[in-house]
Amino acid sequence: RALDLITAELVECRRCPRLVAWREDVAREKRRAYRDQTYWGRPVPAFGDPDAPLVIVGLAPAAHGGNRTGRMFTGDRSGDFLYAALYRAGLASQPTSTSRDDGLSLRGVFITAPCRCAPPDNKPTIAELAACRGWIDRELAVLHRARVYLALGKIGYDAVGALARSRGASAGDRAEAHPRLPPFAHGVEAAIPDPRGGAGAALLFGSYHVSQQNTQTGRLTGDMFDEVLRRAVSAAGL
Ligand code: DU
Ligand code: SF4
Repeated sequence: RALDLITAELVECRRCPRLVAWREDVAREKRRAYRDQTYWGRPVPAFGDPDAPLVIVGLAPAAHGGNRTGRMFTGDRSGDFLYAALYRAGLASQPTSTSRDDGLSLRGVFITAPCRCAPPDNKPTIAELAACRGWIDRELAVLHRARVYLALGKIGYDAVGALARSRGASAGDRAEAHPRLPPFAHGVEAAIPDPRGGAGAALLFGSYHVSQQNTQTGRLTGDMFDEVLRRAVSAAGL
């Protein structure tokens, strides 16, 4: 399958020297609580339903979350929050995601990110995001039913907006037919050219990121996230 081929190439990627060093240093040094585990320490594959109409776009793997377990949003507080919400919405087979072999499957939703290696301070550089963009671009191109995007945070939101603009422009003049992308805000909703390069339009929602920094301070509550997720799920016809 097309996605499996992309994933097989992705996990060998060593294009960003700073991130390769960081992901591997973290994997070697580990966090005390996980010292008996073998960290993934590589680019983290996308996860979910290849026939999904809804695509969730995060930022980058967490050092001791995705970079440890090898699955998006898995093994940390961000993932606890996200997968519990997906389960409430009927999109996940179980409310938790703890490891690559925990049996979890998603239905109707696919999760990916614009930066695939854990970055220091959870902050990829502009150059690293530019280097990584080809991976998400290729994934979206083979998600044949994708038409609604839910970005977690401004970086994912802008990344999807940029892909939509460039794909739309290459597919004709539809990019100009769309208004400028509204600035990122929690709950924002924007019509965009299809980031897959298709003829139709797509819909982009923005939510505050599910980071512990946001969820523990109450900046993002479960209710706030459920509300945006519900709108995205409904727009996706799920
Ligand atoms: O082995 P596979 O069917 O290609 O699935 C790979 C991976 O994706 C597996 O860990 C489950 C997940 N997945 C899913 O969550 N939802 C689907 O509809 C299909 C696969
Ligand atoms: Fe490759 Fe992306 Fe990782 Fe850079 S961040 S090394 S482009 S997978």
